[in-house]
Amino acid sequence: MTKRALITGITGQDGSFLAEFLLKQGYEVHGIVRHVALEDPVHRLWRIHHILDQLHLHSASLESYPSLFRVVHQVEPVECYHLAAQSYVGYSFEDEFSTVNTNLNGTHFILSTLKERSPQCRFYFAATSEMFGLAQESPQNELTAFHPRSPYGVSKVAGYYLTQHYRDAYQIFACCGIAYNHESERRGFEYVSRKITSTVARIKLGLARELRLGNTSAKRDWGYAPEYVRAMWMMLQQPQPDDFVIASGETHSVQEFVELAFQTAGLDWRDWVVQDQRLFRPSEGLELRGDAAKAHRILGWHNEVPFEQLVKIMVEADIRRLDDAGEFIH
Ligand code: G4F
Repeated sequence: MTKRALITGITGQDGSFLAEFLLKQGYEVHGIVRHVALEDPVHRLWRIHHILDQLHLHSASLESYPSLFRVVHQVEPVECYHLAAQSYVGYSFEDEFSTVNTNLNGTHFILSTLKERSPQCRFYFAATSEMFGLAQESPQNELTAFHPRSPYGVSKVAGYYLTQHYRDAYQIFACCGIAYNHESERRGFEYVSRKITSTVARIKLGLARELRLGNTSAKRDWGYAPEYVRAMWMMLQQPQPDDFVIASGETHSVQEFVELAFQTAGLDWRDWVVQDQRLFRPSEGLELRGDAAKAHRILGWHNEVPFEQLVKIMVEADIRRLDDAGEFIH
């Protein structure tokens, strides 16, 4: 029988790669989208546009328990990947309340619905390195204490414990993937990686004059998103539910990302980068590096795209995109 998977956040970077991956594995893929997305497919469904005819999309909101209940009742998934969230850390300082409410309640609603309607369904929660925040040790692993430094991080710590609670109290097969930064040519433009590569491409093509950034000394552990969605699926294929750090194990500063991106485009970063104090966050973890030894050992998961290649993939894709759109100033 065809396996049915349900993805929240299917229109996002990870959701779109995961949907492609699951289709290739022979799953029937269902996704939850907001009603506004269905009304504006060109802008809101662009990441899944090429596979739309193979997907089953359901209109529901993370803020509405009845709407999630209805979808789970209709779909009866065997695997549920909960990726939807307000996941832009910078914005979580500006709107703490909606970030915490949506992220926490959305996770709670989905878990509760699964418990009521599909208790055999396996559940993946998108946890994050932001839960470590001001990390007490480096690299961080599944036993490292949490010290979140943003409302987003706080909301994810709560979701992590809720997920564990449903596993312990109700025997739901629920796993947390503690994923570090994972990027791609489908990343949203507000995240630093895509902001850098899209602006470098615009500068290269004569469409922008500067790249304005916040704290460029912050260090992150960056990987390639398609590899991270594979780890999500692997977790749900295990005999027992468990939590895993998913990371490259390498850390690089935003500055290194900048230099490499400009170099890929044949430009000197010094001519274009402006540091802007207004883009600094009130607080954050300045150096995050994950130890994915448990995922290597138990899941057999390894990342293969190194940092340098990731930056190159993204810069080249952004230049190609603008070129194809005919935005080149000749
Ligand atoms: O790209 P970022 O916004 O990602 P951040 O905050 O590390 O979070 C991302 O990864 C997490 C782990 O997977 C996810 F949980 C989360 O949802 C999100 O996907 O910022 C990266 C670093 C930060 O230190 C930030 O302060 O870049 C620094 N930065 C410097 N200038 C900037 C900028 N970040 C952004 N977005 N924009 C800037 O101009």
